[in-house]
Amino acid sequence: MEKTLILIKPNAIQRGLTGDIITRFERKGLRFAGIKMLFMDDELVAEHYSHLKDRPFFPYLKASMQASPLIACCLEGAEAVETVRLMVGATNSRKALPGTIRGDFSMSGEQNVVHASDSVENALVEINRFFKPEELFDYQSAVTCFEYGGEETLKFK
Ligand code: IDP
Ligand code: MG
Repeated sequence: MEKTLILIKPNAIQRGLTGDIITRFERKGLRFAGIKMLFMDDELVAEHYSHLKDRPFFPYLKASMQASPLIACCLEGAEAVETVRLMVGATNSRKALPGTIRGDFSMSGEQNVVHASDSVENALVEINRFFKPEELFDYQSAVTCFEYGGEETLKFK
């Protein structure tokens, strides 16, 4: 099944939202393939946000990602990249729909509580960026047959 990366950002850690965020993904039926706490050093921030390095807000973004350790999770499920982006909501939390994580937990365009990979291609790169192969776990969920239909189980194997 497809894998994606989420980061529970320092602002969510500071605000005590980790459990609520993790619960949302668990209740949805996404499986945790990996989870770890780490500090994003300068190199990791530069690499992860290279597409934003020339934007005026980059120094603020960098400081916000280094305000404390964060939690990286690799989530797995059918069409996990798109599903998780829908659950996370728009970048600017004030425009994110109620019911989404950013829409429910944040007022900010910068301090928007979570990162989520935006394409299958980027998810592969980002998972490699944050996890060593031995930190990811492949295991059977006992309830997969209740979470997915028969056709889906074959299609998204
Ligand atoms: P995404 O997180 O929804 O994928 P990106 O455009 O990849 O959005 O931006 C990465 C992060 O940079 C955002 O989550 C947010 O923290 C920050 N950011 C993006 N645009 C702005 C902005 O206009 N002002 C301040 N921070 C921004
Ligand atoms: Mg992005």
